[in-house]
Amino acid sequence: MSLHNKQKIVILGLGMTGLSCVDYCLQLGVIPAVVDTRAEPPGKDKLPEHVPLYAGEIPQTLLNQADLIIASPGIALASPALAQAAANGVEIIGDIELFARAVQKPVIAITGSNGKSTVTSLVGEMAQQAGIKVGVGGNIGVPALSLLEQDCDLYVLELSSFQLETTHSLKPYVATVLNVSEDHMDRYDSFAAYRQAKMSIYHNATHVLVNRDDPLTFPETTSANIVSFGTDAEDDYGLKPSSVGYELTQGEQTLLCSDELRLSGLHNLANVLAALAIADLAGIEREAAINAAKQYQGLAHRCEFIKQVNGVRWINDSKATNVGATLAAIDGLAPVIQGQLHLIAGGDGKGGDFSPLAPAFAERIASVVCFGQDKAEIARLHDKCVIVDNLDAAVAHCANLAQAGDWVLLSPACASLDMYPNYMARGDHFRQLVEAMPCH
Ligand code: UMA
Ligand code: ADP
Repeated sequence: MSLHNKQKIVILGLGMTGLSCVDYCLQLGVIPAVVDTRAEPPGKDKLPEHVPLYAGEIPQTLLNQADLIIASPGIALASPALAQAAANGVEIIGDIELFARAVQKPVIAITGSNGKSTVTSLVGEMAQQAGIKVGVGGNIGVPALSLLEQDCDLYVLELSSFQLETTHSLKPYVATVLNVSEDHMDRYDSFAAYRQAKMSIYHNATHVLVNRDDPLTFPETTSANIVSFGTDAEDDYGLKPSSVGYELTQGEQTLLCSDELRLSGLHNLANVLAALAIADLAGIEREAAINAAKQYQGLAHRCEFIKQVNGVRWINDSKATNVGATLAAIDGLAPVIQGQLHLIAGGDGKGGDFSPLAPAFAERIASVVCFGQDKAEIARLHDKCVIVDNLDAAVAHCANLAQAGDWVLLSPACASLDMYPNYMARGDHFRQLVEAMPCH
């Protein structure tokens, strides 16, 4: 069903997604009403004057009487306003559903608890190297609807569990759940409900890519072609230990070696394998895909090397907003360090369980400096943890402690929203602090 101008359409949320939905409606000749719970929503200055905005309190009657609500991912379907509208029979969808109803070209859909942005951007680079007109977007920060304006031949979408909850019509040509570990427990009643939201990506997919290392990524039922990747050498896409680290393989064939990559850590080898598998399934020329993997430098704020100061290497992994990501960073980096690893962690734990970090703290980390809203919960895991007030103090503490040959890793295992607008602002602050450090 496409939108038409007699419908009463309400867009809930005026962030990046809401604004892209407004633009899309206006292109179709439909004037929506926009609602946001914030008195000064972020996109207000960009909203055309003739589009009505209800900011602050939610006008429930408007929602209850709408023909269609397009909800932003930051608003839970279970929120009272949406629950009441749904009980009144109002259809509620998200921007990805609108995209799915309109798109005419193949879509690669990527979700997972961690690694989504890395794999999404890498597959985008692979397609570009192969000369394909590709649109890369979704949760990675480019609203999917804005990609439709570019008339691409292939779309690569990073999808969050929130976006998948309001999507029903997507028929991905390739779909993958990269891994599933606890995240967003403040939005879900259970881990099973969070996982189920992710698994819906496989619905109506032609090819399904699963992670052999994580059985939670396997669909219960599917008629799709199933391909797997994993850090063993069993079948499909895998790793074989070699004198230089690992060979990345497909069956008996070696695709490339880990020392040809600029990314580090076992988790990133898994990400590259996933991207290579997706590229093959999507018909992206293999030579171009391998070249793109070799050139790929990784994204900012993901295990990003900032600077060496007085022999100490400082790493920004601000995008590690859950426990699984921090564990991957520790496991990936600890084996390559000559000296000791010091960790800075903390922020908003989103109601998650920090206890899986305890063994890594005991075995792989020299000291842990905790800051932010949930600092005490993390510090409780081990007596080598200390608590400080903020990131400035955490960096100063580590600068005092670390010796030449050591590494300091900011990998918070938490969202940044208790102290920063987003994880980028937190990572940028860390970078500034490190860059301002005196060398002696
Ligand atoms: N909000 C309100 N009132 C409203 C609407 C939103 O308080 O009426 C709050 C939300 O609770 C949230 C914030 O505003 O804290 C942003 O929500 P939003 O839905 O307006 O977000 P957008 O700016 O549209 O950005 C969204 C994604 N954000 C979320 O899902 C929270 C972005 O992913 C995504 O890049 C963008 O759409 C484009 O697709 C960010 C994210 O943090 C990176 N995603 C989560 C994650 O990766 O863990 C899922
Ligand atoms: P996402 O988009 O899913 O948040 P990113 O590629 O942005 O994923 O990486 C986020 C964080 O997760 C990084 O800080 C990185 O350390 C960690 N990470 C990346 N890939 C993986 C993986 N395959 N498994 C576990 N953790 C990962």
